[in-house]
Amino acid sequence: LRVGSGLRRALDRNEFTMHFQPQFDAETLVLVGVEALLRWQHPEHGSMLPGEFIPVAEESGLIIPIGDWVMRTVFKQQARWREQGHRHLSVAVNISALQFARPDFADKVARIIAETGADPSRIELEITESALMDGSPSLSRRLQTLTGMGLKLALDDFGTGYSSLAYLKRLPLDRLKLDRSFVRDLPDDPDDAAIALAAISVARDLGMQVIAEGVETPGQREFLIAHGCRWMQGFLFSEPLPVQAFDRCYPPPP
Ligand code: G
Ligand code: G
Ligand code: MN
Ligand code: NA
Repeated sequence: LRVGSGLRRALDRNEFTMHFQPQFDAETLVLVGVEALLRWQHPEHGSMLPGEFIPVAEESGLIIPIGDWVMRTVFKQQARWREQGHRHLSVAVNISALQFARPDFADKVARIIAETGADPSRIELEITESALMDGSPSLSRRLQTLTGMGLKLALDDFGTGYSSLAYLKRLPLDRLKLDRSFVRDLPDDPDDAAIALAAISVARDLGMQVIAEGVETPGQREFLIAHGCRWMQGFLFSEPLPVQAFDRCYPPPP
């Protein structure tokens, strides 16, 4: 698979698209947001998932221009949805640790917000636990620069790193995303159940919202609701959708 050489040309050839996975309040089934997920329409290999090419993009440095394209595309889409009447829809975008580590990251985000007319208060940057564990003393200040611009911050893949409560408490994070690896075997697996309950209680103690990823079964949904996690995304509700399909399924409220 010659992913590397193809990746270099993929931006010029318009081979990337964004899909959007709806997020719900699982009690009321109200749509609360979407997570933007990158897809590569490879000329020979067809639709490729980020797991297959993001690592290559990170090794080669291409993640920076690709990440810029993702932010521009997603922010533009947020502005469009807001104009169409999706006033409260929050739009989450995944940020690679390498993007976040660049000293000009916040300036770049500000520039793309200005260019696209996006509402920063409806944009959520998903940053992985590992990206926050670089030990940088300026981490808290860099996050505050972003929240100061009105952006929301989510801790992605929660439970896969080793953040301590004390460490998280110092950071201005709005939301915690419970990784789908801990949702998969709910409610029967006692270890996953313990981790899910711990995550929900950490979020509550720190005043963060919690959202579960990868919810596929009614049993998982019921367990999570019963223990105080109402927000969810996953195949039980909807797979990630191209914009046209999203717009057909979820027209703006009257
Ligand atoms: O869509 P899929 O389940 O294959 O996504 C796998 C992972 O790839 C997600 O958990 C997400 O963190 C990452 N990912 C998806 N879209 C993007 C993106 O636009 N940028 C970055 N850096 N990562 C993404
Ligand atoms: O940021 P993150 O790596 O968690 O991205 C979510 C990924 O999980 C997306 O690539 C999406 O396609 C995938 N996904 C979304 N819902 C489900 C689900 O219910 N089950 C599984 N197995 N994967 C899912
Ligand atoms: Mn994510
Ligand atoms: Na995740």
